[in-house]
Amino acid sequence: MKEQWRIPVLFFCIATLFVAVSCGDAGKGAGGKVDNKVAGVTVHPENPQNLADSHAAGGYGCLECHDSEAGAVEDNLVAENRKCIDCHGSLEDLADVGVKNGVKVHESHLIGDIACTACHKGHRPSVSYCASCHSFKHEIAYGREWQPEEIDIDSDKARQNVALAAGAKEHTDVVVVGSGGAGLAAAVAAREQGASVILFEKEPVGGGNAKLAAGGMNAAETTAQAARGIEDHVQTMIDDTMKGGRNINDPVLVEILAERSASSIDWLMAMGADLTDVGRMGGASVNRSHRPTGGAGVGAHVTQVLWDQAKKLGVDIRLNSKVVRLVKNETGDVAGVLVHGQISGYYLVGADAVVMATGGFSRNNALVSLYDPKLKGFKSTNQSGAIGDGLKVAQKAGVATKDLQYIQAHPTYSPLGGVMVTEAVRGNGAILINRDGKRFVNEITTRDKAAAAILAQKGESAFLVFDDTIRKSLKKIESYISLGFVLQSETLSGLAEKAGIGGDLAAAITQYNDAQKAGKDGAFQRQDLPRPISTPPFYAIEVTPAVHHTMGGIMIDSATRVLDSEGEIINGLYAAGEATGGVHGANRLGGNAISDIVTFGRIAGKEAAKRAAAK
Ligand code: FAD
Ligand code: MEZ
Repeated sequence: MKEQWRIPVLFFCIATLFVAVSCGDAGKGAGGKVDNKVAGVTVHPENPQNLADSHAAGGYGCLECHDSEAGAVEDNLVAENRKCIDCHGSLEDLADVGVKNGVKVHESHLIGDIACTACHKGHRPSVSYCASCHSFKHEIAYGREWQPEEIDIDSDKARQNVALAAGAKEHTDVVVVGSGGAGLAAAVAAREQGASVILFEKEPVGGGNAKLAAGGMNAAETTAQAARGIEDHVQTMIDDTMKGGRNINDPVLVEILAERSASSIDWLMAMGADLTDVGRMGGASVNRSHRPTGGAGVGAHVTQVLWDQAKKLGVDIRLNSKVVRLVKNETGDVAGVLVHGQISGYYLVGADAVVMATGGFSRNNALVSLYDPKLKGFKSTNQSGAIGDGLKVAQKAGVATKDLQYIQAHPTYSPLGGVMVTEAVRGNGAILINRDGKRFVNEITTRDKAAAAILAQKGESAFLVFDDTIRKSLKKIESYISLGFVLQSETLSGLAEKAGIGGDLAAAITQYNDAQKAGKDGAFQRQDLPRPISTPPFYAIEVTPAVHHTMGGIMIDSATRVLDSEGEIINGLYAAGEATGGVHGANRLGGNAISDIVTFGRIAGKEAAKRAAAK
C-alpha cells in the first residue's frame, strides 16, 4: 500500500466507460508518468477535473486502477473496486474518514460487495450516492449530487437493434431482473432447484428498497412468536391484510402470503438470518413483525443474508446493468432480455424464464402523480432506483397491470433527515403530537388513516414523541439520533420549546400514560399501549407523510406467472414483489412487503427453474 495514497481518501481512483479500451498501451507503464492524452480519453493532470486526472497528476497510469489491457473492464467494476481497496483500505478501514456532523459516510448500510465506484468515478463526475436518500450533503472530490436517470425505453434504438440482430451473447436458465429482496429470493430459490441464474441490477449497489426496510417482516404462527407467548393465526393475518387493503386484495395471493409467511422466516433463518425480535405494525391485531435482535433494521440484514447466499450458490450478479427490453420468440414466449450494461453496452441474453423483480415507482413523482394527483410534489422514502423502469419494460411487453392508482404515503418521514422513521418507533410506544401539544390519532392505525390525520394538522406535520425507554427498546432509533434529526431534552417543557410545540405537552403525556396504565385508550382506541412515556431524556422528531409504496403493478397468478391483458399467461415470464399488484389491495400493512417479496420471490424462482428444467 502506498502511504501517500491513504490520506486523501476522497480522491479515489476509478473507471467507467471506455477506459480499458482507451488505456491500452498507455497503461503499460503502470505506476510511471502517463501522457495526458490517451486514445479516447483526455486527462488533464495539470488541472484535474476528475479522479483519473488527479491520479495521472500523481504519476499513476491506467493500470493502477484497471486490471489489464483493452476490454477487461466489466460492468461490476470488480477489479477497479479491488484496486481502490488495495490502495486506500476497505469501507471498514475508512469508517472514520470523511466524518461530517457525526455521520460516517463510509459506514454504510448498503449491501453486497463494497462498491467504491458507486460514488467515486474515474472519468465522469463523482456522486454522493448516499445523498440520494439522505438529506445531508457530503462534499465529494470532483463530484456533484446524485441524479437518478429514468429509463428512456426507446432510446438508442439503432444500437438496441444491432444487439438484437447479433443474437444472444449467452444463454441461461433463468434471468432475474432486480436485486431487491424479491430478486435475491428468486435467484436463490432458482439456484436451489439447480437452475443457472443471471441477476441484473441497474444500480451500482444491490438491495433495492429492500435494503432500507426498517420495521420488520410479518409472519404468523412462527417459532419466535411462540417463544414470546404471542398467539397468532394465519387466518388473523389474512383478515388483517384484507381489511387493511380495503378488501380489494386478491384473496388467493393473500392466502399464500399468510400461509407461507412462517416458512419464509424459517427459510431465511436457515441461511443465518436473525429474525427473533417481534414487534407491532399498524393494522395488525397482534405482534407479528419479525426483525433482528434488539429491533435493528430488517432490510439491510435480510438482503445481506440473501445476497451472500446468492453469491455462495453461484448466482451471476451484474450491477450497473439495466434490462431495457423483454425479448419474445416467434410463439410469443419470453425468451430473453436486452441488457444495457454501463461498460458493455447493449447485449442480448437468452433465457428459458425471466423473473421481473423490479420494485415500485414511488420515487418517480411524475408517474406517481399521474396515478394519484393528490401526491404531486410529495417527497419519497424510496431509494433512487425506484422509478418504475421495470414497469415500463413489462408494459412494453404487453403485461396486464392492476391497482396502479393505489399509492401509499408513509406517515412518518423526517423532512429534516430526508429519511423515513420506522413505524416500529410508534409500535414500541411513541405517540404523535401536533403543534397544539395534543394527540390526534391512534398512532398504530393503518397508514392511509395516520397519514391523512397528520396532513390535517397545522403545518401538515406532527411530532413523534418518545422517551429513553422506547429509545432503548429499538436499535434503529440510534441511527436516527446519529443522523442528527432527533430533538432531545431532559424535560417535556424543554422538548416542547425546542420543537415549537404549543399547548400543554406534559398534560397530553400524562393523559396518555394514564390510558397506558389503565390498558384502555378512550381517546383514540389504540389497542397496543406497550409502555409509558416517563423516562428522561425525552425525544421528538418532526414527521410528515411521504410517498412510500406502490400497491399496484404487474398482474400475476398464484404461481407468479404474468398475465397479459386478455388474462392469458405469458409463457416464460414471472414477477414478484413490489413490481406486482394484488397482494396488498388499496393499502399495504406495515411489515407485509418483506413477507411478500420473500414468499413470492421464492415461488417465482422455483417456478422459473421448473420451466427451465422442463425445456
Ligand atoms: P426493490 O427492493 O425495490 O428492488 C427492485 C430492484 O430492481 C431495485 O434495485 C431496482 O434498481 C431494480 N430495477 C428496477 N428496474 C430495473 C431494470 N429495468 N433493470 C435492472 N434492475 C432494475 N416493508 C416491510 O415489509 N417492512 C419494512 O420494515 C419496510 N420498511 C421500509 C422502509 C423504507 C425506507 C422503504 C423505502 C420501504 C420499506 N418497506 C418495508 C417496503 C419494502 O422495502 C419494499 O416494498 C420491498 O423492499 C420491495 O422489494 P422488491 O424486491 O420488490 O423491490
Ligand atoms: O412495511 C413498511 O413499510 C414498514 C414497516 C416501514 C416502517 O415503518 O418501518
